[in-house]
Amino acid sequence: SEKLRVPESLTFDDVLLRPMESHVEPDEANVSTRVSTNVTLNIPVLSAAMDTVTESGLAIAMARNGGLGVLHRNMTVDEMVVEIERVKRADELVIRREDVVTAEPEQTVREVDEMMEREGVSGAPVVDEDDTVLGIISGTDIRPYLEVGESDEVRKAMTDEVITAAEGVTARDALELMYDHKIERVPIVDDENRLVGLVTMQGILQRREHENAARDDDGALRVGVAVGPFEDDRARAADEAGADVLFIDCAHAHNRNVIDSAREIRASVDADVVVGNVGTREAAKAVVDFADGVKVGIGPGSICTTRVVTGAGMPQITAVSEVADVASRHDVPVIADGGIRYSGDAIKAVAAGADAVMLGSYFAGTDEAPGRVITMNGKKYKQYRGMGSVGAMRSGGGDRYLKEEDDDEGFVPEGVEAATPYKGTLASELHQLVGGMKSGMGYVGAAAIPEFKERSRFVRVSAAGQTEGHPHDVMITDEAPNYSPQ
Ligand code: RVP
Repeated sequence: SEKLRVPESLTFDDVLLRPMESHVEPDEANVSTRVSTNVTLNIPVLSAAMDTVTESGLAIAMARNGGLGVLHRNMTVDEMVVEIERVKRADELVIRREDVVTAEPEQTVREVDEMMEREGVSGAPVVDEDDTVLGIISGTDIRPYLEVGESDEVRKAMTDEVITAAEGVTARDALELMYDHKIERVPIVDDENRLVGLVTMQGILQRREHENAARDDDGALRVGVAVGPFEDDRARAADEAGADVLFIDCAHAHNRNVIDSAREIRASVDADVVVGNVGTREAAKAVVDFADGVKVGIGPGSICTTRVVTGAGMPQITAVSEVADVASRHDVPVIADGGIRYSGDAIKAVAAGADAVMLGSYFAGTDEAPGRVITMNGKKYKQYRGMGSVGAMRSGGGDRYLKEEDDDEGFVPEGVEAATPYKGTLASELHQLVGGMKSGMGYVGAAAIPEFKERSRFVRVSAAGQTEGHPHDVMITDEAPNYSPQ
């Protein structure tokens, strides 16, 4: 019958990259990529919007390493705003007034010395009761007094010719001031010389450590936020709090109401709006005229039971390539979301047409992910659960998989609650993931992502070929940092 003339669909294990002539050393491959209209990342990696994966802790680490964390939405709008601010402030150049440790001119040198020790700072602006900057005091100013005049007033010991800068100073200008005047901190003042913040040499050097970081135009770390398809309030609040990308978070975005609402949200915010999830050419066509990015994945997730529970889904390589066919013609970036177990899967997703990949299970076991380490049978794990699992749906307004008629007991879950091996720091996981992806680009001879997407070709893998590809006929004796048997 017509019904049984069905098209083939493929996923990660069905394909391999065909090796090609190459002059690209893996460490030369440039993996920077665009994830949405206005956001380019230095690594093509996002962390999933799940309550066991991305809160501010992981989002900060993701952005510092060049990727993007997407905050989950199993929290109130107010909580979300706090989380966004945590990320945005994490690497701030200017320490805000309320966080600056200051001294008063009448305090004694001894008092200030103790205060600086307690607060862990090595210097402090000296201000009067109106917050006017009178001077600055540092360990070097204090030291001579500690012997002879420790009850002298700070006024006497401080440096009163203070080098200050105005709000909006750039890191480069601040650094130049510090070099020119051989100082370690510059108070930021308003036009009446009142203290509004502080820039420190230490802060600037810390930022330099993360030269690959994903930053907005003001130098703050980038952050993404999941927003329910009909959550206009959350979308606006996230936008106002400075989120860079909103991800319309829906298990099946190919739905007129979802798309209409996403379009309205898109029109009412400054942030980019990525729409998902979709998995077909038709769905892509329905969103590419307004979306800043499309996210692909119907059922590939490691904790996802959508395909078994509902009988619907699209194997991920086929899904990504269908969507990318349409999206690339409209210059809309594509994100492959879910099902990635190894770095090889990630770079296959890019070969299929994705500009970036989103992972959940890969990061859920890291130190920076929420939740604590649990030990079972002598091995360490962290909790990892689907946002469509009973536990996640119960503990949040997460309506991603919820139908209107569902009451508390009536959930039909599309995800499971699980544990994933504990993995250590996010930086080391990302190092393996991105390192493997770059090596894949080396085998194809492509020095950058756009070129790799063009040039790469797949071969089909049989079950025998699949077995051949994993370690076989040996007993693994030492764990590799980037491989564990499934
Ligand atoms: P994975 O990386 O394979 O663990 O997949 C993570 C993705 O799975 C998420 O980004 C999301 O799209 C999807 N997900 C999250 N919860 C569920 C579920 O409960 N079915 N699925």
